[in-house]
Amino acid sequence: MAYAYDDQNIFAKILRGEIPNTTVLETEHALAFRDLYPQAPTHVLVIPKGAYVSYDHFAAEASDAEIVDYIRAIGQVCRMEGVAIDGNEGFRMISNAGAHGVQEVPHLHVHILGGRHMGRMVQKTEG
Ligand code: DGP
Repeated sequence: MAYAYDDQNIFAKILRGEIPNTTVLETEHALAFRDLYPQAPTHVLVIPKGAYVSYDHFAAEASDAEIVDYIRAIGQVCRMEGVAIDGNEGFRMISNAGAHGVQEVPHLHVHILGGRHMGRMVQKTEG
């Protein structure tokens, strides 16, 4: 089954410049910006510029150039934000996908969270 991409999602609007954002890094194929509702001192979202819903969509259909650029952009953001583990305290990277992943915005993004201890990885919740 093909992946369906909704080009009216908030991050598509950010990429088109229709909604402002606080940019941390822009590369040929990626954009990193601060989460509007930060959950840690560092909370940056990194998205590919291409129309991909999720990590699995991106892995299946993105070009090698897009994948390399995106992964390296994520690493660069970690270094720029002072959370990379070459001398810093580290970070958590999360990418929610679909209903069970509780993805709110259907454009691939990773959350880079740091600046505090992040606690347990997954908490058991109802529903
Ligand atoms: P997720 O649940 O993984 O789809 O997270 C979506 C994130 O996007 C959430 O942490 C809040 C953030 N967010 C929602 N709307 C906006 C927006 O308009 N601008 C920015 N910068 N972040 C947003």
